[in-house]
Amino acid sequence: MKNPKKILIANRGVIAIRALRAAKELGYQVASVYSTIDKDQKHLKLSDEAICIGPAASKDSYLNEAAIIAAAELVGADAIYPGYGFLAENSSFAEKCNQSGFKFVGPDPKVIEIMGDKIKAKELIESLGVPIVPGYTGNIQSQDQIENIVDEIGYPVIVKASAGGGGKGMRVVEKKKDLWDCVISAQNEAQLAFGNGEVFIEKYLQKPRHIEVQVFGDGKGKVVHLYSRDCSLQRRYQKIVEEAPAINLPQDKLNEIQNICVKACSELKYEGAGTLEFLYENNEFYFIEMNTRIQVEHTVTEMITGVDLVQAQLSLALEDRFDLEQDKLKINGHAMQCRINAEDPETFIPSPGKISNVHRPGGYHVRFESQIYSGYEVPSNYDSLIAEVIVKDGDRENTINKMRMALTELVVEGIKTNQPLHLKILDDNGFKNVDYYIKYLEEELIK
Ligand code: MV4
Repeated sequence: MKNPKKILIANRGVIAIRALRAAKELGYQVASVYSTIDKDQKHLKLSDEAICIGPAASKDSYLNEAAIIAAAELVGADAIYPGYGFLAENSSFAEKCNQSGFKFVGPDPKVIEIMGDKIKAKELIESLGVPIVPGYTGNIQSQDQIENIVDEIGYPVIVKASAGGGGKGMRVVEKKKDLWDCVISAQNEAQLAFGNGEVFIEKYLQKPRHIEVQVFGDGKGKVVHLYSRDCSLQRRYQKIVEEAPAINLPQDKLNEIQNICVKACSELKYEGAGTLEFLYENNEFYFIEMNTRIQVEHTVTEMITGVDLVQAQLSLALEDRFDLEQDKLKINGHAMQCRINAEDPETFIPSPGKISNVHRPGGYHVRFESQIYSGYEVPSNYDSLIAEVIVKDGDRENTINKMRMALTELVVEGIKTNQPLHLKILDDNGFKNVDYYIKYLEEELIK
């Protein structure tokens, strides 16, 4: 490339090295930003430039919008890559990037804003023909009014914060006598956490699976889906194991849902990578929310489709290139990802500190995404995700066996990781039989 374009990576850790590789493979220049405690991150050594944007605390560095925009100015970036977490779904930051002349790698800030409001997102997505969880997204006026509405929906219900995610401002309500208290306390909690006390109500699904559909759009109405993922194994709203495609489901229904997602996102003229999240129970899919970012689990979709989603994001954002065609996409095999967290496998207490030794797993269709190396120090300031072990094989059973081998090979010394938990999951019968649901890990496996 004669005039290589320059990307600023506004993130750290696993996604920063993932994005750095994708950008360099495409021939772009890469500038990275870092906090003082992250000065020895591996991706900084591989970047063309590295700019310190502040001290360890996220709010002073990776959430410091002015510092990131200033860094983009300093290096003359063409685009800003947000990754996941931090500012990835902050519509006003996305807008600031675009207005300062640095293309935000992601959808239109207006779409980010709508999807960040779960009520608006549900209403919009439903209007585009996607089935949603039955419930109530209207105004909450009085105890009587809400009790009457919920009598119609039927108990149990779940009260959710419109600005929420991750469980804050969420209440499961079993009985009428608890409803009003839960509504009020959810509103208060949401107001405190998000500065927005709006809540809505949904029928509470007792044992659903978490199934999601990956989409990718060109921003002009051309959209493809890249099939499904099953992310049911989670703990405290953090996914632990992810797979693609989702299996043991009615295939015709899943195909229909995928096509409906494409149609909806096409009407939105959705740009870039996105995910529609569904709960699946009793043969039905119910949309709950849409993520407007690349997700941690995008890797398993890459493994089964052969599409590098981060490269696709970058070449769309920087060169308006979109090569994906639905007819040419197909599923090859079954992929699985185990998230390796720096934490105690029993107590889940974070385990930061110096990694004295790393041995990375290898082999055919075995992938290890990580910034770690021998001597790397895991800081206590950020998310505990330090690595992803990703494997693919012909079918799910072989994939599980390959994953067991990969996890057996993986060595991380000096800190604790959840590697033993993963080995336990792989040997669990419920897991092997795809007989699980979103609270399976917490209720039945780790007790
Ligand atoms: C639900 C649900 C059941 N029914 N919605 C959790 C995080 C947020 N993204 C959505 N979540 C859920 N939404 C309906 N209609 C179950 C969850 C859920 C959950 C709820 C309570 C306690 C633990 C949970 C763990 C995973 C998902």
